[in-house]
Amino acid sequence: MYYLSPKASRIRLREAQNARNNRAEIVKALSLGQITRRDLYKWGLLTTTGVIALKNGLSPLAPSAFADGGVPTGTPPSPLFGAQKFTQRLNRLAVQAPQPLTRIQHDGNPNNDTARWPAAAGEVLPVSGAPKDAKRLSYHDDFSNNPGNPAFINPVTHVGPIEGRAPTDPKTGLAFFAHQRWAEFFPTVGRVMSLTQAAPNTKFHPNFPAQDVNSVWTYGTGNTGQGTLPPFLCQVRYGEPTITRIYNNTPVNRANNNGFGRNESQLHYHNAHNGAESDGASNSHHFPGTFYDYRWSGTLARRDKINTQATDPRASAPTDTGGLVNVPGDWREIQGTMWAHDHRFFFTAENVYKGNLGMVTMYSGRDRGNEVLNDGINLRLPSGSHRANTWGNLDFDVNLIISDAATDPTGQLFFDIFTTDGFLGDLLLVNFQYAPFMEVLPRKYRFRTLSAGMSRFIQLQIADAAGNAVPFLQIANDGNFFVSPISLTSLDEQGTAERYDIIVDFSRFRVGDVAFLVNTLQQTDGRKPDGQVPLAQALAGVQADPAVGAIVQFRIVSQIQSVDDPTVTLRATDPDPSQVPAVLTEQIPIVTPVRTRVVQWGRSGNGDSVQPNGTCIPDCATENGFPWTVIVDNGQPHSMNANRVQLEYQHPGTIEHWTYVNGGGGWDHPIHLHFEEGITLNRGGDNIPATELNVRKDVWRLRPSGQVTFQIQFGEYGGSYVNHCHNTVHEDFALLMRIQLLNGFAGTPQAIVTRTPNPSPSGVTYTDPIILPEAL
Ligand SMILES: [Cu+2]
Repeated sequence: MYYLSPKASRIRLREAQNARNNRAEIVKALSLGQITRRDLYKWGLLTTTGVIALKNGLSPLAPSAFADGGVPTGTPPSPLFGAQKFTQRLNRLAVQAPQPLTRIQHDGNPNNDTARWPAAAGEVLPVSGAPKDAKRLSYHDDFSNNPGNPAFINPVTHVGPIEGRAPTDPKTGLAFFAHQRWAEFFPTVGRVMSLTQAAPNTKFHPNFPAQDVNSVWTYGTGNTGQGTLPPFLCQVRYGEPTITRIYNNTPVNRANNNGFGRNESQLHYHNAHNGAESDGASNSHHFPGTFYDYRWSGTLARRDKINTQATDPRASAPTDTGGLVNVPGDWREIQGTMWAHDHRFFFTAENVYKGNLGMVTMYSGRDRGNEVLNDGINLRLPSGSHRANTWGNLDFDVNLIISDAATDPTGQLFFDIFTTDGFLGDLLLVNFQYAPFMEVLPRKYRFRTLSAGMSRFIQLQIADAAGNAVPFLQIANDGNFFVSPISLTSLDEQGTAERYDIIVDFSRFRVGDVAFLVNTLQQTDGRKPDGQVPLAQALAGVQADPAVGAIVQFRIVSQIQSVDDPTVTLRATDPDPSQVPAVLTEQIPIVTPVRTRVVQWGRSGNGDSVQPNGTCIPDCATENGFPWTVIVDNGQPHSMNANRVQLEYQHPGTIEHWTYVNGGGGWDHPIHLHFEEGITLNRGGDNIPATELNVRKDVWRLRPSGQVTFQIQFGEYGGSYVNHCHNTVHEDFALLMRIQLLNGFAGTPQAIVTRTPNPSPSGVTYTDPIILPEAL
């Protein structure tokens, strides 16, 4: 590396800032509709790979910006406003308490039963004031069936329906977006949240300026709540179907977005076992002024196939009084650490970056969030025991959302909408805070880490004050238990959406000591990480990448206040009753597959998301330059089109083996399969770490020029899902395909291929999907 003189350095930073200012003008003109990306191509300002050409100081990737001062964003470094690391306390996620729902019968047909909110929730229809119950069919049906009835018209825009969930398809008469198996998984609790502008004074650090209300769009509680950080945490359990009612309260004018983000959203509950209508990735985004009822079913996988009579207490859910209720399904498939995030096709990176995400913890009899209760089923993992309802303790069970951000010179969140390789921030945030500290007791803790950036991979280690690596146990990958805990001093690389659960035993420390959570993976390019740097070097800082280094400081203290019961003081002298059993689950057998498939992720041409008529499905605001493509088996390369089925799974319960292949060596891609986890079998001829071998996962890093094979089956629900790269910038430039899962229940809408919903502010219409030959 060479160093510039101070004067040259100043000039280069000024160039980079000028480039950003110019691009900001373009972004503004784009969002106001004054120009299109097609114009940019015509003027020679945008290349086919989406990179703004080096012209008039426009390039976001001007080499000067990278070479000087360590700026992986391609722009001047995000200012710190004098903020020192470890000067603010780590915020725990904002727990959203469930509200009880009352089952209302109407005509004796349980499919028509509705779920009523408590009066205090204020869930009533506009104008009529009638209860706005959750129900099987969408309120869009009421809108369609009662034209002009103001109770069913968007109360904000006065255009279109109140609910974004699609109506019954008029052509086939099929309700593709009715909640599947409604009466069987009738919701008993619910949560209401609003996606909306940030509350005033939203900051990543007390020294930083407050974010503009349109820089951050995130969730608030209730139908009028303001968007707040840290993000939400929903604590859900098996056997307890839940309604998550999301209001879109973002600005009606889509240009009011501070340069990035789309005011349309579908909330994907990442890999939960739900019908496509509630997966949040079925081309069913909704608009300002509307709500969407997601039913998070709490279904344990394989309930129609294994343990159907619910006789195995290992397949169970906690009751509020310390007991268990058995549920049908395969106990080896219980999930734990999950998250939920926006999935608006073509705008996911911008929207998630803006704050459209939260975490969800799935509780079971085995993984109960109670470290004391001893019934032979409960694993008693570190969590706590002071919560009155016996499950879901959080004192020693900590969610850590790790994401990167970049800000402009005024401290406002900044996003480069032009790069297609990937976008990197130079601030690594934890629960949306810059370098927080956390007070811990000298005992065992569970950390649920989530890599939630756009294009950044991370790699975490724990260091003591002397810089030595502290060993820990990894117990789960993507929410799925390992058969046995694995002792490590460094986690593997962690691509976007990967969740690693670790147990750190701070009893090796004394009160007064400190330790650090450290990111040791350097990345200066959105395509892939550069590599891990030695822990000592990471702690000292790396010039090329300010996101390398300590990101949380743990302070070992003698007492803390309980978060589960704030009247309780927890002390270092308290015993630690938590356990980390040597066996956490059992291996699911690998069998001869009924079918194998190969999916190649790469760059074959310019993609074909844009249809001959010049539009995308859905609306993509980009008329050219989709560099990414997916090839299924021996088919043609395609980029995302929500109306095109590229893979169809026809026989629920049949076991297949799929191989994902990385089409290039200059890239890594964390590929996410919706709805089911696969058991990772091999990486071709490459070595496979113990943290992946035979482990259930829902995101696989392909590795440059790599491949990975896994065993997969689908069941219980069906509909239109997706499979995609979770580098959300790659995803938004169409490295995504629609997959169609048939549910096998004759007579239901999901027995056939879903007609494609096409959402608009005035309602949802349907089109006939294209089914590619290789899909079948
Ligand atoms: Cu990718």
